[in-house]
Amino acid sequence: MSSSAPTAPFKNPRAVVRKLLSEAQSEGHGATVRRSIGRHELRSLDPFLMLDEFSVSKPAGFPDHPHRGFETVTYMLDGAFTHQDFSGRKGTIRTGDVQWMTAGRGIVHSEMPASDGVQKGLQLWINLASKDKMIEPRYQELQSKDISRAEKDGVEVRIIAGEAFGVRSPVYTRTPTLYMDFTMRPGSQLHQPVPAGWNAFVYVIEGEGSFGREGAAPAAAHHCLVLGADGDGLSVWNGSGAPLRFVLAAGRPLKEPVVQQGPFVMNTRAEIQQATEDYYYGRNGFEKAGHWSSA
Ligand code: FJE
Ligand code: FE
Repeated sequence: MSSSAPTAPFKNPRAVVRKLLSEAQSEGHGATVRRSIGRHELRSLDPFLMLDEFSVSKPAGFPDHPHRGFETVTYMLDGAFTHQDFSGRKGTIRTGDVQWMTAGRGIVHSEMPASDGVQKGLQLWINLASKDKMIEPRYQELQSKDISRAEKDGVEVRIIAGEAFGVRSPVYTRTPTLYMDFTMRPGSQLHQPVPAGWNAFVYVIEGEGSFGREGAAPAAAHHCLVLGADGDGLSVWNGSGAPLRFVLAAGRPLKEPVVQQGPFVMNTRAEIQQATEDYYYGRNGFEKAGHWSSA
């Protein structure tokens, strides 16, 4: 932060230890994503496996594909996406809505743009502990109007998971996780506690601000900032003349081996082999996979 930055009331804000610009790449079927967690330079940040900022127009999208062993959290920033799965479940999420999908032992689904123009959002992949990888799939869906919100001193927050400004999200996080969307007015500052021992990162959506300890360099849109372990939370100052919007995610690390093959994330190679076979033969949670394809 510059010398004119207000002094943080935290004795010890976490530092920014890495800063990455997420560049656009192709994924799915003709879709474009800016990947931050999960790219080569930042393989994972336990328990997080991937964060993609997606921008997709018809006919591109993410046609029928499986998942096992983790959760996907889709947060719409602008537009609408339709989700269909192999159990006949179908729904559309729109700007500000969240779909928190616990794939567990298996989901096969498609995720496609629901209207014309560019549909934008974030998809975060959260790993499940070994003991939870084969649980029954579960969805938690929140419409924009039902997302917990709070406001304080020029800072607005939408709380997808966890607690901010004394307000809690109703979402159950099987892997303990905090996930929130902050918008800060010019000149405002923020100090958000992050539990000790949890890994944490920020992804900037719009505007620019100073993150971390005093003297921190500003970060702008499409940058991912990894926070260091030491300290009691995230300090941010919006010294710019425009609003600053970013998400903060933090999670308790699982500290288990991660073996990933595309949409299957398990603990051992043998479990990946099992997942591949289960999907192929339609077993152990993939029973409905063989006879299903999205409309
Ligand atoms: C996937 C390639 C993929 N990021 N962001 C391989 F593209 C995907 C996948 C997604 C995805 C979906 C949405 Cl809605 C948003 C995404 C990757 O579906 F799962 C694998 N395995
Ligand atoms: Fe998916």
